[in-house]
Amino acid sequence: MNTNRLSPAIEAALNEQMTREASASQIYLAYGSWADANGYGGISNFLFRHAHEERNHMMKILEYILKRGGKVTITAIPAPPSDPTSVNNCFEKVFQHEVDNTTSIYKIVKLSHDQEDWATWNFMQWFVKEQTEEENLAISLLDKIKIAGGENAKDEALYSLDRDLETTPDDARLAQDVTTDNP
Ligand code: OFO
Repeated sequence: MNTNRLSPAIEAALNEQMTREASASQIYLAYGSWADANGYGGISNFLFRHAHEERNHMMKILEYILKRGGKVTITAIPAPPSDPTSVNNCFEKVFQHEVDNTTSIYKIVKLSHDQEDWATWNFMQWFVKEQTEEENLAISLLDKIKIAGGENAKDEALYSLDRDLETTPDDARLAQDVTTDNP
């Protein structure tokens, strides 16, 4: 009796996404190491914490595939791209990775919708929300570096940005959580 509740296409897409999340984790590890080696301990700490989150995303998908009776396929993780060239470039790269990951998540949402796999559609909504949060966080990083001077940011501005990021919360606030009492 076949107990796999995932179609072959959904199973393949979820396995691919699992590797993407692992790859995102490696990217954050690589950029965090770059930041630390360049003296930005706060930025590095922020990126390392994020690497951990991406690893958790990978585990969520792995667990979901197993719980639906599917087959988990662990593959090689692609090497991260080249190191950033500046803090500004680092945040731009982070934003682009998040947008790319969102695109990939939306594809699975669409596939599950097309196939009327409502369990997977429902599961993926957590990721849709998470990506909104992460894009939001990346946009706020870009805003901060822009105020600090972008590519021309001076050392003092980078110093305080670095210090701030050490304690920046990992979760961004979503528009859906805002009220007029608590804007
Ligand atoms: Fe997995 O959340 Fe970002 O990419």
